[in-house]
Amino acid sequence: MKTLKNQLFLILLMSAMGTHCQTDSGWIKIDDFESNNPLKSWTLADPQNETNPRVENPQVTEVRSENGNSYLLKKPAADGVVGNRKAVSLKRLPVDVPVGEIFTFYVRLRVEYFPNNHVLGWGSADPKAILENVYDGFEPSLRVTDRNDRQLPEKNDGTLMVNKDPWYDHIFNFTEDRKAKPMEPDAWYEIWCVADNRVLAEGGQKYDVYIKGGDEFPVQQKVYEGADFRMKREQPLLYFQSTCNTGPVNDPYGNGGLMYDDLYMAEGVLLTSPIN
Ligand SMILES: [Ca+2]
Repeated sequence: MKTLKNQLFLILLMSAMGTHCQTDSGWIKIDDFESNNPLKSWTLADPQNETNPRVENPQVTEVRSENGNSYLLKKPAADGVVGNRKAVSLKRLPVDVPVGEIFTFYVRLRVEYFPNNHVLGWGSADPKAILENVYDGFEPSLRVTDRNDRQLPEKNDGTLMVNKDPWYDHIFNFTEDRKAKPMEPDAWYEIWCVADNRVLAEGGQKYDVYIKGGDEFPVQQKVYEGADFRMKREQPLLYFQSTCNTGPVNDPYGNGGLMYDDLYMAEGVLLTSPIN
């Protein structure tokens, strides 16, 4: 009888988990780009294509392999093509992040080269709204760029950024009590984004960021506390999304790519590595 109860419990548990695959460690895979047709589950769109002469579907979003590992390379257009202002890629998360919950998102990132301008993150909008609003589709987000922002006193230098009202802010090296350094091209960084999707009134709609990688961060450390969700919609987080931008035709800033691998999510605060 006890065995039957155990089996019933297991069946109920498996159906409650749906089709997603949760590892023993608690991590749920969003994508590691190792499947046969990894881009099949992604939506790619260029909703502000100002290339001139016109290039259709200018974004470069492709899976590449290196040393037996596949990853996503994303850039707004091929080298020399300018005017693709919003090269959007998005994928539905395997589980929703309900309002009131804290989840940890994990991603590995590597800069192909600077100059570039990339934003990635997680949001509550549906695909139609994401493509209409793009940047306003994000809630917790990360930004990689060395472009010049009028809103900031110093030119960006490629240091990882977070959304901090009313604009963005750079991560900080608390261990050495100084500004963090620009991301090193060709180094993989592991990044943990602890997203607090409780309502604002409960202190939520905020996120913390941890990083490990490059010469600067040989061990994991917290590099930002209390970054702001961009829109604070107080809605379930449903999508991973990213966008990048060549800059305007008359003042382009560069098509350097960003590489993505090992997108995972986990309930609560989880600071282990899902791939080790
Ligand atoms: Ca991979």
